Amino acid sequence: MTSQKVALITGITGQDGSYLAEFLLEKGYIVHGVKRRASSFNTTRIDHIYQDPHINNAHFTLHYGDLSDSSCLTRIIQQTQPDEIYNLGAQSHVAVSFESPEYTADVDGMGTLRILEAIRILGLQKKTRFYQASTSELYGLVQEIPQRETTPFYPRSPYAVAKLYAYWITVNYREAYGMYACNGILFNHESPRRGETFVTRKITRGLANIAQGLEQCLYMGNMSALRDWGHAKDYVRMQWMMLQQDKPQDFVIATGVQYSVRQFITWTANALGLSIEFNGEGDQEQAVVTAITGDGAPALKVGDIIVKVDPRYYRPTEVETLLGDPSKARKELGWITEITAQEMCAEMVSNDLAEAKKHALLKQYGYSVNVSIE
Ligand code: NDP
Ligand code: GDR
Repeated sequence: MTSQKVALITGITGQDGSYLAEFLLEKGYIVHGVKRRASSFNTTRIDHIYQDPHINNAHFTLHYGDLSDSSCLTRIIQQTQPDEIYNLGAQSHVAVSFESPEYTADVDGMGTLRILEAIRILGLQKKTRFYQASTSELYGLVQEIPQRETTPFYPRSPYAVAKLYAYWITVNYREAYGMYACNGILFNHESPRRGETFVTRKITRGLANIAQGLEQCLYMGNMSALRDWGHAKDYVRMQWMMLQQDKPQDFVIATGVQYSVRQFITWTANALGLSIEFNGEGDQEQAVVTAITGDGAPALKVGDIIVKVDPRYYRPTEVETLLGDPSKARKELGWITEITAQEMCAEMVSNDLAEAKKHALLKQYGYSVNVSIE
């Protein structure tokens, strides 16, 4: 018999899933994760914590499954009998949700219901605590600044509408069946493990590649968008804290500070030793190099245009501004962020610059490198 707690994480191969798995393993949990079948390996973010299942006492196990498949979810939950389930799996890209709205609704909305139903049908509602990865995208067209737990929702994308269903079905199962189920309404959080097509990583990776001569120019959408960016490491700590309280509640998790996409581009350029200036307006806006210090950008010279706008990246309905009020989490849980947005940006640049240098070296010796961006 073991007294170790058991956690089940959906979305374990994603940014948050990988940090949360590390965090829970360090706390002594037995961690199970749901991963999707893919035609090539999709576990790069968790390979460093992989444990060979053939050794005794392996505390980290992966199961094939999908949020669109209730039979496999029920089987995995029955087999693992988790004390805590973290539902982080999702089609998480807002722009992609306009292109795959039905799939997004199924996985992000119905997927949440499938897990809650599995807990209920298996009679685990008194044992298993449930965390739902809710999102600041619920606020969409913001009705109040800053946004807090009581701010009305106004979702602006198929992704956000699917997450709205997931939010309310979580609340409903808490109220209807007395489940310990809660929503973390998390504002944007990033890291070196952020997916390459989200704006922060697209910028740090894209500009690092340009600085090393692997690409010419970064094409962006709405650079005026304002976001409240935190570090994923700080945010997964909070996901765990939310499941350790006496009673389940929903919390806003944010830093309380917002910046524009344009500001994030400037930080990235500065971290590479570049000064830049934005000129032009609307679709004609661009960023030009005005000075270079250090050796982080050997491929560039003053006057080079490194950022342009491509309206292809505009969204049919945009979320222009998000700013969270984390005071409830600070007061009731003692949660604080440890890493600022600018420090996080520097960490991401350093990581992507190291990758770009590796690729530049390979290219120099005649190997082909794939640095495609979206
Ligand atoms: P990622 O996109 O990095 O990870 C998403 C995870 O979900 C991946 O492991 C992915 O698997 C998995 N997944 C996708 N579709 C399915 C499916 N059909 N069945 C099972 N798993 C699936 O997201 P993040 O780690 O950044 O975010 C984690 C969660 O938090 C998501 O639900 C997201 O919507 C939410 N969220 C994120 C915020 C952020 O700023 N990061 C803010 C607020 C909420 P694969 O690796 O195979 O693609
Ligand atoms: P978001 O994150 O939509 O807030 O959703 P993303 O980084 O994709 O966009 C942030 C803002 O930047 C603007 N933007 C661009 N975005 C992308 N991806 N690519 C571009 O070229 C570009 N140019 C400008 C966007 O229009 C937007 O305003 C993220 C996801 O992690 C969700 O899963 C999560 O729920 C929310 O954060 C909180």
